[in-house]
Amino acid sequence: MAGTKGRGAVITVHGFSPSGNCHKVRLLLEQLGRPYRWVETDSARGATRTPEYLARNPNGKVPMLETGDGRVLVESNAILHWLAQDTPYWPTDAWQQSHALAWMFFEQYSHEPYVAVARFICGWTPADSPRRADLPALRDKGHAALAVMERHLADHDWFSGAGYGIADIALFAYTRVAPEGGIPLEGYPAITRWLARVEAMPGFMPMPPPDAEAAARIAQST
Ligand SMILES: N[C@@H](CCC(=O)N[C@@H](CS)C(=O)NCC(=O)O)C(=O)O
Repeated sequence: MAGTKGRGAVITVHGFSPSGNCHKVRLLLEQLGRPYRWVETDSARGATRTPEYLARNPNGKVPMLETGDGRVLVESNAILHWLAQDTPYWPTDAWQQSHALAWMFFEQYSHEPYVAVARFICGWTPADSPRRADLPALRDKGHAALAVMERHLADHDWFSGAGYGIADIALFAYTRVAPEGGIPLEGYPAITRWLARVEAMPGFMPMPPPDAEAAARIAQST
């Protein structure tokens, strides 16, 4: 739980701790020092598909944020955008904002569907899952996304404009754990340095490790 210098009502985050999409939200909240309540929601075991959950988020996914005044917000990067307003984690210049958004859309369309899904298949599906046949193609596409990031980081320190911000948080989450999906980071020196820069930021909180069952599956899959 974060410190106490928050703004407004205490918010609630419904999230699954090993999920990068959920960790993005927790990381920003920790870095903002904003109070929040975390409701652990095991999306890998159907907790987002109950009638009660679907009534609040018909898309049946975490993260989901409740503002504390009756409003609900979904989609990790939209949540980051809302939380980051009027903070140093969101640039003030419209051009820089648009570049940060470009990287956040890139994360959702060209990175997360491969890097995160490869990791999910390795850790959270049975060893005989037919989905494992998708792994080679997912890993190839994951490496293609990492190559785009590596090229950007050759002459930029951050993805959010002049400084660290929510585009970095969005891309950090699943890039950091890409090896758990069989996508090693050894060939990406600029990404490796950027990951270390993110981890050195004030208030940084690492993603909790997968539970023992998922960790054992990952060890057998990578
Ligand atoms: N685009 C969404 C993706 C969210 C997402 O895929 N959440 C997964 C966990 S990482 C989930 O809730 N899956 C459960 C399900 O689909 O039943 C976001 O960024 O928030």
